[in-house]
Amino acid sequence: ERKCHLSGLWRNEQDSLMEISAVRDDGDFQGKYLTRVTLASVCARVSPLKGAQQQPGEGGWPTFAFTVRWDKFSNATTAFAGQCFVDTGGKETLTTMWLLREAVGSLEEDWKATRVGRNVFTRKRTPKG
Ligand code: B9F
Repeated sequence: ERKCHLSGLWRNEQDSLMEISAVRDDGDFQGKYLTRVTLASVCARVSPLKGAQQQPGEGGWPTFAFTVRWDKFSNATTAFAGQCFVDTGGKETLTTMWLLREAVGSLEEDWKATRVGRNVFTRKRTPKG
């Protein structure tokens, strides 16, 4: 059973890209997120990502969570939570659920401020391999 390494370049089924830099000893990590899909009129730009991975212990694949601040779009934020899996062929898959929180102008609008969904990421191979 192989270990799961979060660092590197990943792509999801919506063609978004994320690059996670080295995961620290305590599980914290940072990276960049480039979304292909957006409801904004501005072109997609790189947004900062911050997260934490559970220490890989015995029995099962580690879970993790990270946030992406859409600071180039607005003050919306997405929180992702998921788990990393490696199949017998070595293929790595990150399954996640996300909550996208949009900033609304008043408490009365709070009911419509959150979207929910699922994203599955696989490792994007670089030309170098
Ligand atoms: O479209 C979002 C946005 C934030 C403020 C104006 C536009 C930013 C991109 C979100 C990308 C989501 C999907 N991409 C992906 O890879 S995050 C979850 C999905 N997974 C209008 C106001 C708030 C949202 C839309 Fe906006």
